[in-house]
Amino acid sequence: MNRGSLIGEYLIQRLYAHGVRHIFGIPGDYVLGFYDQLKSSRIQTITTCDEQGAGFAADAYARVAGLGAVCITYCVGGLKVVNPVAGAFAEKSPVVVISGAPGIREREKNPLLHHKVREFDTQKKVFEQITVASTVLDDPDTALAEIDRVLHAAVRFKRPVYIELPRDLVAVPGLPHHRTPEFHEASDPLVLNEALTEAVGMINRATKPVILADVEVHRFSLQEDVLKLVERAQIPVASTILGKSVISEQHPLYLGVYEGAMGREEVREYVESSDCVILLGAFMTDINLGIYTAQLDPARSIYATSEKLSIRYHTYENVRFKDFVHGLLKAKLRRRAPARIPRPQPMAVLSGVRGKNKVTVQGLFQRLNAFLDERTVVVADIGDALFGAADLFIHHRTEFLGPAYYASMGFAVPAGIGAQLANPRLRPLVLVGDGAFQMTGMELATAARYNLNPIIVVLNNRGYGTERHIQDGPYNDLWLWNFSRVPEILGAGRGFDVETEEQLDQALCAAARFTDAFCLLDVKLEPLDRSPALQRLAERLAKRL
Ligand SMILES: Cc1ncc(C[n+]2csc(CCOP(=O)(O)OP(=O)(O)O)c2C)c(N)n1
Ligand SMILES: [Mg+2]
Repeated sequence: MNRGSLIGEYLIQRLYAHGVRHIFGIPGDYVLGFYDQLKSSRIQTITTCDEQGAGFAADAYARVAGLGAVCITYCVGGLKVVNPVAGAFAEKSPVVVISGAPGIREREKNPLLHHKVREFDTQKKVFEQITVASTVLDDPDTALAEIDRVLHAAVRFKRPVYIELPRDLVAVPGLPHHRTPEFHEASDPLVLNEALTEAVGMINRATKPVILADVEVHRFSLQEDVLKLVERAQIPVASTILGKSVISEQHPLYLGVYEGAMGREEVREYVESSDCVILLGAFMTDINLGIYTAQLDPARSIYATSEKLSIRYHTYENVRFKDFVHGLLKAKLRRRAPARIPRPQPMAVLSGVRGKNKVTVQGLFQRLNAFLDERTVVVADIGDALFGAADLFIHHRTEFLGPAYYASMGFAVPAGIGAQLANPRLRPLVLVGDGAFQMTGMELATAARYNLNPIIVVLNNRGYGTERHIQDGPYNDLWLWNFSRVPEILGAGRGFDVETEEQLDQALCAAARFTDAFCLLDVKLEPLDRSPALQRLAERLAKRL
């Protein structure tokens, strides 16, 4: 007899087909059956210290590998991944949330089973708000098709999805002869054609077009195509902080990070004086736009994303983002004379300065800039770690990860774990504030357990520094940790105390040599010190007052 695949095994098989090799999470009795199926599969489970860490790791994994997954138990685990999954939703990262749940037979007569909050579907209702598709696999006849539908939505929309596995159905066969369907959604060819005609006309008439490439270029794997477009038409390109490094930052046509008044002045000037700004996969968020200091005129913009296409004030429906970018690439774009663009000046590199001077935020980033190589993935937490990192000069594309829109603290340490598992050739350089480290930094235990070797730089300014610049008070102070002694507790890794430039230099050199486990640099900064990016913003805003 031809038996259908077991529901849980089919899910594993489909995840594997989508490139998932690791699943992050913490088991519990409602999900143990599925963990057992995972144990005998080719997907490795990565047990984190806390579910929130699993969520951030899966988000980073998705950003690097194309799809990520967390697997947790009902409610006590599931509700802990709500925050990271919300971040993945907001920043378009396809994370599959797999939650164990009480069996269907156990649900009869609505008993008060452990972990239940209110109704059996309370957790699902919460996730409906922060996912693009959700399902409870409660019917063997539809379960396999439901898995296909929901995974397709994650990949199509680059956003999280939710799959709930009642524990008594995980090892039950689905429908026999089930075949994974091919999903094909094409643009409306007439609308696409008209949109391209308008866009190409506008680009060809423009005297100073510019491309602003953002995060969706990466999510939809269009980096190569955008690069070809840039080179073929000789149109300079800038990125945003959320999309930082979608284009190699060493490309001769690369302008730098555009972020309104927060970014570098030359980039702002170039983009805002353009008569045709081609926004590709851009998110018009406040941080991307330099807290609304950006001046982009819709009348001079082509704005294409997976959700929307508008050219000047015209909006086009049913045009897929990928098709539009490919269409531009095939179109007859006028090849221009090489544009004179303000090349990003790599920050002055601190070399040879090995004094007893105290490390400043600016000095730290200058030194880090010289430290990056093509194997580094920079993972920045929110706070000055992220603002300062905007000016780092990333060598290759997509080697910068940060929660630049949702801005949840606690992202970076677990995200470094997810990024390195997704691409073991990369060594994460994790930049994290002391406050954010106190939230999820102990996930370094997970890094130790799975033989990962991130370099963690704690920007230790003794408090919630970013907030001090907005409004200060005792609530911004922190209990001071001996961060450099975390390796002692974990029995792994190396810690360094850094106060002077000389110590910074020595610690970074030692970290580069020591690759067996993680390294943690506790970089002691003045509470009110801040990065040039934060300073620029403050100065420009001050002028407006
Ligand atoms: C989960 C979460 N809680 C609170 C905030 C609000 N918040 C934004 S920045 C910040 C301070 C961050 O402190 P730290 O990690 O030490 O970085 P610093 O600002 O000092 O560079 C806080 C509390 C947040 N963004 N995320
Ligand atoms: Mg701090």
